[in-house]
Amino acid sequence: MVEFWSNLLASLAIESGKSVITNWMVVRLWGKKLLVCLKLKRGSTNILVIGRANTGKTVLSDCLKGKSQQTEYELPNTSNIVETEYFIWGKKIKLVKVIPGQDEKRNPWFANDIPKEKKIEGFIYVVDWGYTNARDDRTKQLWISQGLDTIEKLRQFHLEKEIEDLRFALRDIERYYTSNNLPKWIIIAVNKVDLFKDKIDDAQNYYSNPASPFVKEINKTLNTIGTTHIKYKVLPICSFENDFIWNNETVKTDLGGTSSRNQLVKLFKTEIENLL
Ligand SMILES: Nc1nc2c(ncn2[C@@H]2O[C@H](COP(=O)(O)OP(=O)(O)OP(=O)(O)O)[C@@H](O)[C@H]2O)c(=O)[nH]1
Ligand SMILES: [Mg+2]
Repeated sequence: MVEFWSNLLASLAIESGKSVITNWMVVRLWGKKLLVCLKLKRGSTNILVIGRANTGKTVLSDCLKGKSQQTEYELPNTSNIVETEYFIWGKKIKLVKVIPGQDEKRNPWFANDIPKEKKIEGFIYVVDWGYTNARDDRTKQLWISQGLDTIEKLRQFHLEKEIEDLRFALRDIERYYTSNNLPKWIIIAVNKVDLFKDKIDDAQNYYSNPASPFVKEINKTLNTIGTTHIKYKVLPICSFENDFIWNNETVKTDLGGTSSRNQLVKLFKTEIENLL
């Protein structure tokens, strides 16, 4: 039975961020060992985080490490390099790579580096239901001059771009599967839910309903690989609470407080742990 995300958000218990903090402490305890691993850059990638530029991949990765919840956290700029992190999921250590979203940075990695990777068990594809801002003023002005002068128009533009990007990503995943019999799972991380809490069921529908253009693309790949060979999940997440401002319009961040976000992060992490 489908669990509606609106019910999920409504039921998020008022609880402290204990689990996140606990996990962060564990990371610190393991810190030395991890640092050695990281310095040696040993090990194969286990999880790949991909998606369009500015959808929140780096912030999601920071959020899962408990960093973006810290008061002193500063939002990252456009990623220029592949970001590598070690994560502790339950009792397992996993090497996670976050691939920059811009084509000129993403494509060379997929062309040159992915053939060397033999152990990618999971892909996390990050989406944001069209709430993708421009990084710089020039791009902002360009898009507005091209007619994207309201948030709704901007969203429609990005939703179309998202499907184009998804097609490329899915072809990459299919190719990877053919060579490696992996990944075992794909997660669609629907990020920035703090911006559309009131329309959360519409967002869930867009990313889960078989009739939606997004899901049609996913289903093609799942059928090509074979639905018994690969697990697939669509999960809501908020990596960082932030207002969305575009051409004098503002969508206020509203998730109902820090504890709701921590609960959502905890659920997201549990879902991943269950896949590992
Ligand atoms: N409201 C809201 N904004 C978010 C959230 N996560 C990320 N953002 C916004 O999205 C912006 C981009 O996040 P990044 O993590 O840098 O994006 P990225 O996908 O790594 O982008 P590239 O490095 O260019 O590929 C941030 O600066 C935030 O303004 C979220 O959960 N909610
Ligand atoms: Mg980034």
